Amino acid sequence: MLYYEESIETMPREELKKLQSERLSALVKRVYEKSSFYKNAFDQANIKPEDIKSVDDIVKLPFTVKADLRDNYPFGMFSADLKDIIRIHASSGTTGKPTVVGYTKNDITMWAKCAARSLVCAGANPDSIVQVAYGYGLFTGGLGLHYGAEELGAAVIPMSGGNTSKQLMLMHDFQATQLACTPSYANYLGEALRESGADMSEIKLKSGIFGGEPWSEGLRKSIEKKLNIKAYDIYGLSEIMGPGVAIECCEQNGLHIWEDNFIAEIIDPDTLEPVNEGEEGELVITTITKEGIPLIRYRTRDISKITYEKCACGRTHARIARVKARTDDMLIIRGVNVYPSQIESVLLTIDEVEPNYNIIVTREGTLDMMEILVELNEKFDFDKIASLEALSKTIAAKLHSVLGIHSKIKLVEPHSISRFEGKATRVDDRRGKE
Ligand code: DLL
Repeated sequence: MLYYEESIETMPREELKKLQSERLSALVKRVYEKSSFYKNAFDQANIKPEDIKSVDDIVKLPFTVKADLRDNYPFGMFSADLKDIIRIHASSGTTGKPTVVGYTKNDITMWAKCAARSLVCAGANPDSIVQVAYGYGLFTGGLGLHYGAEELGAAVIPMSGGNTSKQLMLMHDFQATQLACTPSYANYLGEALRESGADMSEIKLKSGIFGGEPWSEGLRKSIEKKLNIKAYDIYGLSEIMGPGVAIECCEQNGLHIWEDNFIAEIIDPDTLEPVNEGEEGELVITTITKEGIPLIRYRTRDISKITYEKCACGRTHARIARVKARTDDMLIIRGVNVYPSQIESVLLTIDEVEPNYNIIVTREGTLDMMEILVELNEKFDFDKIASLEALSKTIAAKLHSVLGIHSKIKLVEPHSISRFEGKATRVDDRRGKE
């Protein structure tokens, strides 16, 4: 099975653009009538729904940000009547109230279809057995992939996150062919599987659908090796829908964003102007088919790039680059911008290093200090002090050449850094908290 909805996934771009234009102008009319938030926002920007005739007019529309959802907590941003909402998800930010998202029946169907398309991109088909180890609940990971797998006609194992030994038992006994979870949990499951001494010929996993957090090419390789699978990057966010907004295909060269439902733009986060195709910036998404809580020009805060070139897989939908970080996750250390995923990329070029690390940032006097705890694997002989020193120096030098700043490296023994069953938190920024 190559595609789930072939005619849509391979639609010529001119047709896709026409569809987007029709849907965008219908959406703008709908939200102007149904949402007092958007009516006010359009009035303030001096925009009338009739001004939006084509997708090219999108730049005239105001942006929506996460704070708008919080300020209108819980249901103030909904564009549908509550009686038509059949599901509510919420994402718990680090501070304040969660952002709440309501789905109508059509929204759930659209999401399930996008998730089914995404599963097919990642090698699944109606005969697949999909183990969903994303959390179920207000988080969209579990239910999103669950409905997608059912829509596809595959069999779902709704394991949710955690309970690692049972995950491995069912993966083996139920002959799961796909695993869906965060990349950090996939790596942990792979490690636990290897340590359990399982006979790998009895494990039927073929591919993984991993996302929900930034991850590097190095982590992909580590997971693929441990689980003996092909690992695919899936992107999504609860405000827009959940997992399945975009996914890699067999080419693994960018993530197809389902443009019949979403219009993607990349903007400069400072000037808010669109950047050129292929340039890095903040991903902005407009949902053109959602009913419950359609969002116009939503600033995701995720950093990516976009290409509209046709993909060798035959899909015509644009591809976004792997999201390397959120703008909010950027650390500024001694004036230099550092993304945790850059550190991960460097660490995982070193054979003795495992994808488990912690980044601790402190301030000594006026100087920012970054210490990185790096977990080594069994290949390393901890008894040799000289090799410890040499490895620390090598890592520090590699990081310096990429980041341009000095960091302190502390090498730690196998299994000494905590593992994650959902999204990993690897940064401990203690500045201003000490
Ligand atoms: O994490 C939805 C999801 C679940 C996506 C499972 C994929 C798989 P939120 O909890 O609202 O929703 O978090 C969304 O997570 O804005 C990104 O910063 C980050 N993120 C999600 N997928 C990726 C990815 C879900 N593949 C936020 N790569 C987003 C990098 C990702 N970051």
